[in-house]
Amino acid sequence: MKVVVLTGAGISAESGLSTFRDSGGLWEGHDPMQVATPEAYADDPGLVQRFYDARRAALDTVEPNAAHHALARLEEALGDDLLVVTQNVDDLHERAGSRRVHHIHGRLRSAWCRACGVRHEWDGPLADTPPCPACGARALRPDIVWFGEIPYGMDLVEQALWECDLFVSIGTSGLVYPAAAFVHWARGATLELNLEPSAGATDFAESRQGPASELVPAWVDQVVGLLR
Ligand code: BV8
Repeated sequence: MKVVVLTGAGISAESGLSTFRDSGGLWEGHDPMQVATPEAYADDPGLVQRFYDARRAALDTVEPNAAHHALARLEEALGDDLLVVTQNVDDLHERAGSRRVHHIHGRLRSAWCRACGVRHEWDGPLADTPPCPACGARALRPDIVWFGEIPYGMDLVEQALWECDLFVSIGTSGLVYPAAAFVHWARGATLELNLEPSAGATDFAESRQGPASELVPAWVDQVVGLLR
């Protein structure tokens, strides 16, 4: 059984990472169009770098939760038949043990040199404009897909959705494209696991409401049970 799982900020909420739109979420603090756009970076690179430096540093203060661990367990059962496509820029899927994870909107723990194009695993700040380890230029930006930019690996995602038997969306509001359209690209059955019905809930064959830390382990037990 080929399964594609899409995750959003909701899967990391119970780990202590605030979601975008929920009350008190990230966006209230920072107007998304102010910080998550190439225009904002051109206008005030310091503001944008500090925004991502703070989120990168926060990764050391949180841990994967039961939902992340359940998906890692599912990968043990399904192997290459599972692909996790995440909108999240955190590293909690990988820290829970998932290997087959594709970040369509980039990763906080990666820096991208605008001079030589090389990407580097990165843990520290970028606001102090450190030199690129490859070319020495001080042109490192967060390796993040901003609004108006093209998401990473869309061919891979489209292919996986076309071949899947089951598409499951976890912890996403369904407001940001192209991720919000994946349910329409999925050829297989569709299931939504979310705290509340998302903007696209009616596009799914089934939509279950509740916290990811409860819904995801229960769903994984169901799938693993089917495989026996
Ligand atoms: C592009 C990185 C062309 C930055 C991000 C069509 C129509 C309208 C607009 C557009 C359109 N096509 C393109 C656009 C423009 C734009 C867009 O969608 N705008 C929106 C705002 C209207 N899209 C783009 O610009 C994209 N680029 O389209 O390029 C293209 C397209 C296709 C192919 C080739 C070229 C680029 C978008 C990427 C921007 N970067 N992130 C950063 O992180 O700082 S987007 C960012 O916001 C996240 O990555 C994520 O994608 C999104 C936030 O959404 P969610 O993750 O869903 O989080 P949210 O807070 O909204 O919801 C949380 C949900 O979880 C809620 O439903 C809640 O109920 C639930 N929840 C909460 N707690 C729990 C829970 N669920 C379970 N358990 C819990 N405990």
